Amino acid sequence: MNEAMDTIVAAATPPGTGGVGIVRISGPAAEHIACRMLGSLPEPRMATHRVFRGADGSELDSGIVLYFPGPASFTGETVIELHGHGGPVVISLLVNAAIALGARPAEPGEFTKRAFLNEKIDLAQAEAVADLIGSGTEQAARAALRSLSGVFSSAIEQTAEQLTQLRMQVEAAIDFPEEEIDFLADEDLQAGIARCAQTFAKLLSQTRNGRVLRDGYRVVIVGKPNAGKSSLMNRLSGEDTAIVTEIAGTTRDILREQISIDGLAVELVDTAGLRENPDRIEAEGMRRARAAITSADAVLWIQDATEAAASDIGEDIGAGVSVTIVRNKIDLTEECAGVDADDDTVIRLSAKTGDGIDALRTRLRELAGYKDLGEGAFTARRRHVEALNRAAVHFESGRRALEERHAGEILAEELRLAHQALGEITGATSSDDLLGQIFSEFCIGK
Ligand SMILES: Nc1nc2c(ncn2[C@@H]2O[C@H](COP(=O)(O)OP(=O)(O)O)[C@@H](O)[C@H]2O)c(=O)[nH]1
Ligand SMILES: [Mg+2]
Repeated sequence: MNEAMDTIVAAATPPGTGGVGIVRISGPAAEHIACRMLGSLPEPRMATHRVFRGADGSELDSGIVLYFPGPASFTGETVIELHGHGGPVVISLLVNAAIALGARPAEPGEFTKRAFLNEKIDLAQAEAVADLIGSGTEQAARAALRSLSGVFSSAIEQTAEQLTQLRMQVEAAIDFPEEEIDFLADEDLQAGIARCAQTFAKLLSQTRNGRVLRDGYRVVIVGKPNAGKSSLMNRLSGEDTAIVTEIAGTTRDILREQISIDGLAVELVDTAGLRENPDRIEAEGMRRARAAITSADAVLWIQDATEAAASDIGEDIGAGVSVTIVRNKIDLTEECAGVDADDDTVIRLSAKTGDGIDALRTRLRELAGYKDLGEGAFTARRRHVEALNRAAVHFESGRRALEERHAGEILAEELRLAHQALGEITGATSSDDLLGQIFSEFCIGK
């Protein structure tokens, strides 16, 4: 933890002008810097009015100073906050004065990273700081606040605790190999496994929900040129966002639109048509379309119902992404609007008349599996869902190994791996690479 020995400084308020601008200093030299800039240290945690001076003693600004001696601070280190006048020049004078006196500019997210390293908050809570700041809806903000206050983390910890109990049971049984152990007859063990399975299922659905709450549900519209992708986007959003013409290749860039389906935030992404022999601009549009597909929660594969059914669904669509085939332009054919009676992944509609659009909305809501959990909701990230999925897969294969092969050792090992995957969420078992990646997405000053 060498870097934590540095003292860091950054503006905590956004760039630009405002009534108040806050500069935050954290680290072992914070007190020294404050003495030089303020003449002396104020009382801890008392708002105190002071003149702010540069390294050469010249007056830069005046305002309120707050002094938080470590470890009782956000970062766990000694923190000084200077609340000056909110102009970009004043702020940079204050930041530069702190740098001249021994601080260095903070990296993105470094204050929050130190809070994590000093065990003030865990990783999921650190991420919730950024999610709260970046939340786009009131609902998402409330949910992020619950993650920040540890609701999500304690759900993870409870699950980890149950796993620990189970591991102890299994490992205790394995430790007596001279006895012929019948794991399946062990009722305590069976009950523990059943309880864990339930906990995993509940946590997974809450976490998926939290992910949709944070990011919205991303629906990417793809298909051949002129199938009616842009028309469908406009119909679903009720806006004329995308240009619609009968000329193939009209949409060349990615277009995004936020809509709400009964409280479910959906991000619609309209793409360039996928076809052979595109021109250069269109080829770039197709590259972007393929990239959008990889981050999709759901793909709508639009087909022109007046043409023969397209055979290939496209190799670009990854596993785990649900694909709905939309047969568009049924106003020109004899097909009935709505979900296919035999195959609920096929929906027939007309973007032009709006026939069948409600069936599509219902389908999207079902796919997202989104429930309004009200006060119980917390935000989560894709990373959390993935780690949790991995944990659940390990748990399941351990359980199967026990049932099918009476393999207690394999169960023990799978439980260990499940535990490890859970630990990645709160940061108990995270790598430096992962930490670097998470905190680099923060803004400077957070
Ligand atoms: N009759 C009819 N025409 C449609 C429908 N949807 C789109 N079109 C027409 O098909 C052409 C291509 O539509 P557009 O949305 O630009 O397709 P895109 O290339 O897939 O984005 C335009 O002339 C649209 O007016 C529909 O449901 N019925
Ligand atoms: Mg288009």
